[in-house]
Amino acid sequence: MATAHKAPDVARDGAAAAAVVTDITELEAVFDAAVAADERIEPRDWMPDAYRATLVRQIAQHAHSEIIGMQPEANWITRAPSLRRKAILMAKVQDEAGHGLYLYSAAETLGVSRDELLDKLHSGRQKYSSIFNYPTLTWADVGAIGWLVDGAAITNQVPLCRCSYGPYARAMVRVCKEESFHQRQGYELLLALSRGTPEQHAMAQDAVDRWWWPSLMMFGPPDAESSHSEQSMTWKIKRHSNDELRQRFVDICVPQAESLGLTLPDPDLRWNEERGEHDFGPIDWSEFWSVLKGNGPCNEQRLTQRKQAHDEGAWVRDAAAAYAAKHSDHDKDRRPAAPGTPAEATA
Ligand code: BYC
Repeated sequence: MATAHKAPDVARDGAAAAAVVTDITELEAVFDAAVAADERIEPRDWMPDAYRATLVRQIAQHAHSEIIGMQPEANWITRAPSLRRKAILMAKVQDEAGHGLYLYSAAETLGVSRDELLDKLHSGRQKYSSIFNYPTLTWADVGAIGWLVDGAAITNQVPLCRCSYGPYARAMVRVCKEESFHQRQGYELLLALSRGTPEQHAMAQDAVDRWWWPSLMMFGPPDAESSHSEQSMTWKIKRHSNDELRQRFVDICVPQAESLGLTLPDPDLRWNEERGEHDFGPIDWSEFWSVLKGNGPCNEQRLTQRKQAHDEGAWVRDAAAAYAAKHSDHDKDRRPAAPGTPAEATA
């Protein structure tokens, strides 16, 4: 956005700049025009409080999903069937931690601290994706998560690369590149199982049967029940509705399931010539809302484990802070005095 529209600059540059942008209505008009013109809103730009709050909610929920999402997959690192599979899975789980870091950093540009966000996650005041409240019962679940869960994440997140808020959009570019690799590894893992022994094929099918419906729920409630979609789409935070993205995902998965030699567990799934899309069966939304209320199979376990990991990591945070403080003192001592500064002023 143009410099004259940046609220913090108004404060900094004093009366002259304040005269350029006088009241909230004008700031709002400038913001709306920037969004309408597909310009990016940047951290120092003025933005409505509700826009900021919506972004904090969504980005925080996204960041929390990335780090909680490490748990179900990490469950299989020690039992991966080969060194190659283990190395791939470890790399993927580390990528998820990295995604969490980009996203927490993006949220911090909106004026919230990471400590505050983690505190809200740990106390249940902020959510993470419903999908991570389901258990990973067999090795095939690692493949199903890669294919379906990362596949759903990409479908949802590619449009977020065009989100109106700059730091979130830019974080999404790298996240999506890595998610594509994750999706491919899941597909390849399932393909190997599907083409393996009858037991391995059955294990892959069972995993797909259990992960299919929760993956469709990841896109959020139906449009009619989505409280934030309309406003988020007006602000161009979201570019498509929940139902649009869910439909896109179904259409992508059907031919992929055929290539995998696996069946999607929906007897109503069929091509609709007229609509040019697949019809699919009803989603059990009562299950979704129940998981959101904390009653999914793993809600308690995920949060307990997260809090424990946070507590056990306290010494690392303390050590990093002490190290940073020591080096900042050290740097201060070594910094040369500005030319002409009296010696006692720098002592
Ligand atoms: N789970 O008005 P709506 C990943 C909540 S994982 C939990 O449609 P919105 C990955 C919603 O917060 C994927 N809660 O909301 C990581 C709202 O609650 P409140 C993470 C959900 O925000 C590791 C209420 O339901 N990706 O990437 O407009 C390994 C009404 O919903 C869910 C993201 O977070 C859900 N599934 O749209 C592998 C993407 N759905 O606050 C993969 C970014 C809805 O009113 N987020 N709720 O109490 C988004 O795109 C949007 O936030 C959503 C929801 C599409 C998810």
